[in-house]
Amino acid sequence: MKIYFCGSIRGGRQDVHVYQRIVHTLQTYGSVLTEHVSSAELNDSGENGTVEGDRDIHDRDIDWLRQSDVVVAEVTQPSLGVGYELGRGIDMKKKILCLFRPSSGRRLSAMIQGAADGEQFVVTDYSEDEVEKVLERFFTSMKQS
Ligand code: 6IA
Repeated sequence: MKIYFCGSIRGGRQDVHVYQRIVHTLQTYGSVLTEHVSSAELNDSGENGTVEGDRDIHDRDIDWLRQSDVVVAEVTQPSLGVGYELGRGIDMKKKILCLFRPSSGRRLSAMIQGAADGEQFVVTDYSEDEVEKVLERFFTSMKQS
C-alpha cells in the first residue's frame, strides 16, 4: 500500500516529533511516499540543503499523491500546503484520514472539519500517545470496507 503523509513544513515544524511517530507507525502498513515530511533536518523554510525548486516539489508531490492508495494528514499545525494537498486529494477521490490534537488549544479549520463524511474523508481527534491505536483502527476499518 502506498501512503501519502502530509504535515506542516513552512507552516511551522513544532510537531515534527509527532510526524515521526506517525510515519514510523504508517511504515508498518505500507510504503510512505513522503517520509521526508517527518525529517528533523528539514526546517520551516522547507530546505535541507538540497537544490530543488518549488515547482519541482509541487509537481513531484502531486504525482505521489496521484499514485497513493491512502492519504494521512496531521492537521494540528495549520499549513497551506497540507490544506492544498487535502483539497487535491478529495478531488482525486482518495481515502483520507486527518489527525487533529485538541490539546493544542487550536480549533481545526471549518473547511477541513466540515469536509468530513466519516467514509472517504475522516477527521479524528487524538492525543499523541494514541497514534498507534488510532491508525490501527483506521487501517482495520479500511480493510473491511
Ligand atoms: O505549506 P507547507 O510547507 O507547510 O506544506 C507542507 C506540505 O507540502 C507537506 O505535506 C508536503 O507534502 C508538501 N511540501 C512542502 N514543502 C515541501 C518540500 N520542501 N519537500 C516536499 N514536500 C513539501 C523541500 C524539502 C526537500 C528539499 C527535502
